[in-house]
Amino acid sequence: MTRRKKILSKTEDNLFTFIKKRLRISHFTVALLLFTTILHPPACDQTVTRRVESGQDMSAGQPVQNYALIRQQDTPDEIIRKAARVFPTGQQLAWQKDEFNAFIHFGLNTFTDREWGNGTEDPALFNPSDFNARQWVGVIRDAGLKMLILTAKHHDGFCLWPSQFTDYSVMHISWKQGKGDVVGEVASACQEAGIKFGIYLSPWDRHEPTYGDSPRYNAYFRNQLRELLTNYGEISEVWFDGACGEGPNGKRQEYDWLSYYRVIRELQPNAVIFGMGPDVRWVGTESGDGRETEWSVIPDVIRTCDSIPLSGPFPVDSLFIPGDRIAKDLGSRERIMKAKTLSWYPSEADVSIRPGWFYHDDQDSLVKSPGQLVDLYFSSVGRNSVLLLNIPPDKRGWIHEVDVSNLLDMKKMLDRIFDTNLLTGADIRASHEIKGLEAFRVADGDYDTFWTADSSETFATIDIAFPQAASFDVLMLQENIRNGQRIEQFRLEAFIADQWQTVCNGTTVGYKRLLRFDTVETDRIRLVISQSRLNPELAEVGVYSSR
Ligand code: FUL
Repeated sequence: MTRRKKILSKTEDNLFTFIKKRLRISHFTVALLLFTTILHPPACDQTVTRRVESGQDMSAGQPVQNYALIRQQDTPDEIIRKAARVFPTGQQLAWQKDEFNAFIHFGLNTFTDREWGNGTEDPALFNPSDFNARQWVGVIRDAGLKMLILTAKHHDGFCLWPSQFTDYSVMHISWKQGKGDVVGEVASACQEAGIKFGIYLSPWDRHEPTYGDSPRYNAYFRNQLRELLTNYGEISEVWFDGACGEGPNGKRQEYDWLSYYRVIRELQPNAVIFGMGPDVRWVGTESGDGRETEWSVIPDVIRTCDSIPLSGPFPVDSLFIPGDRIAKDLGSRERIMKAKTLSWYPSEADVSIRPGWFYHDDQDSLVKSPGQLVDLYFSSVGRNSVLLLNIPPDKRGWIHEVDVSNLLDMKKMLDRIFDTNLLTGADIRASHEIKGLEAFRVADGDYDTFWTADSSETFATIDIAFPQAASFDVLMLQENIRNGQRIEQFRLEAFIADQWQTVCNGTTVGYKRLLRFDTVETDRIRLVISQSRLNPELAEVGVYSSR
């Protein structure tokens, strides 16, 4: 304990001495510097601008930022326009484009057959017989997933890496003679296979004695974050949940979230922070279902302020309000009319391939089938969320054969559906077209090009004529979210038996919207965008046959 305490304060002390020596300045000046630049959120005012990287920025001349402040004097129309001009950051956009990621729950619970350990479990129980990180990553890659997020530490506090700050880790057990490092092996396997890597570090810690002694535990947590974010290469997502089962007489820990964000921003500026962090929102269910109406722009994620703190690429971190946002309606017009601030805060849907988050052998027969996994893709990615599918390895340290087989079959099914966009080669015309942003671009297979109407048009149609009759049962729409999320209502019509018939309809689109319906056979279809917060911008449209 005492040793740990020393190392802990040493790490924070070192920063002080390092800056002092490097800049040859006094202790007082360092303190002032740290206070004004890092520790103290700067006061307000400024506009952070970020140019849209490609495509034509239809809001040219407008500030490009992932938040907006609503003023008392703003009219309803102005508020709607502001909402339509809240954009993702580069990190949020890159994360969204990955669509489908893997969660790995592995730890002491794998061996004790529990879901939540209580922190008193004998660490020697962690003893995979044939740990194989490459097998995990190979399956994840072959199934088409883009990132692996590992439970480096779950609520029991046991660390899957040799942390310097606790004895409750892989370093103090007989597995691999105390030289094992699950985080290290998984990180390397991901790098080898071109899979992104993320970490889950549970804030709630049932083992660590400093938990509940707020400043000491916050320092412990920051030190662990530093280890993970320094020693394992690029980290693309840091996952913070809000779970805590302490109960009425339990320990009360005040998390210093902002200080955690600062460590992440400093060491891994490209990572997104999930959940109790400002970049990615928990969808609100653990079933993998997104909302039919899923807005990425939602109210009051950040505190109100006269204007926004200046400096640095993460100006709103200090204003972020941690919390779960799980209401059915998060971003409708009605909601945003009452808002003081608006933020780009997109949703992630987490769900397990098995009933539990950890592996239990009596659940081998309960693994979701390929068809159920495809359904999950439609109800999450197809509803403007990123899907985070948990695949828990077994006691050997392998992803179980049933899970592997179902994942690979899911991939085959998804490939079969989305292999051929029937819009390729069709004649595509919109009610409004601008040179350089024509309607044919929605079927060029390139998310970076888009179609839009004139900026005053919030109603538009796209007419598609196929060279010969086509049969399909899936519609895919993608907004050009670089320039915001705008569409509020759309429908697809098909010309059948000499009249236009509605095939399907929906509300929001966002990064991706997928709809399934009974097979339609026709040579003409029409997409009607009947309501939009600003001129709609579509990057891609597709129709597919799942049969
Ligand atoms: C929750 C945890 O309590 C569960 O054990 C699991 O890790 C899930 C993904 O997040 O908050």
